[in-house]
Amino acid sequence: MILVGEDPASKVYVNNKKKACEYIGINSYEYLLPAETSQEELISLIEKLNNDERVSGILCQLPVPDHIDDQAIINAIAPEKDVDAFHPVNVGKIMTGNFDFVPCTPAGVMELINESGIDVCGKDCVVVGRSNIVGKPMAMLLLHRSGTVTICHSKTRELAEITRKADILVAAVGIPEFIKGDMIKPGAVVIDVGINRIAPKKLVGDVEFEAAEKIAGAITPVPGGVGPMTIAMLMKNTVKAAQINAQK
Ligand code: L34
Repeated sequence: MILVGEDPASKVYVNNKKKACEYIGINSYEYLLPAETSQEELISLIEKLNNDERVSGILCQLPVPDHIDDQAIINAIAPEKDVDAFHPVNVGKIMTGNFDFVPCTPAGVMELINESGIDVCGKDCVVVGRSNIVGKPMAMLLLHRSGTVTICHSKTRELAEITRKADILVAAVGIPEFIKGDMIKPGAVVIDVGINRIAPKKLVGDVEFEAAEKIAGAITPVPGGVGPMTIAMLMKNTVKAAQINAQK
């Protein structure tokens, strides 16, 4: 795990990942680099880890400081060690449905859906948010399960009319409590990917939970919902990476 700079939220997430590794018995190594680290230095560390056969998985926590091009960093990670599934090779495999790694957050959402016995086939699925990390791969995973998928974003017109049709609503916009109760269809499955810190000790999601929980058939909380699932899926990808790399 590589963390560049001092972002307090990233430190919490990386620390949670480290604890999960300890819990399941994966050796984890943290590279905590100063915010001034250059893109070249970061890429040369990644290349060193690419070539280190003791290393199965490499992750550079995002966001990185502005002077570093995050896509250049993602491109530098060997696809077979890319446990985030952010490398273009892995992104392409997700499009075709023949993938080794699934991005951790959308994978965690699918695991929650599966374990809750929810059948996606034929359902109206609405993903609010179009990031490369969550929105786009999320839509693709729901499509692979034969959902009818709509992707909405900041330019979408009449958003509430679309979200109100969703049997499965995934909120990944990054705006605190953006999805209000009246934007949800009664009985819908509501999955909240947002993690917004609105006060030093107060986390809220992208869904107004108190109103939404009265209307939804099933809903995930923040904290304690998708966040921990993201970490669990990272562990799964890392074990898979170890298996793939052992066959080489
Ligand atoms: N490279 N960058 C890379 N890979 C990732 O998969 C991530 N992500 C996102 C941010 N940048 C990344 C994460 O790890 C978001 N994310 C993440 C991971 C864990 C948690 C939240 C986001 C998490 O542990 N959430 C806890 C609360 C943590 C807290 O107190 O702040 C929860 O219960 O939701």
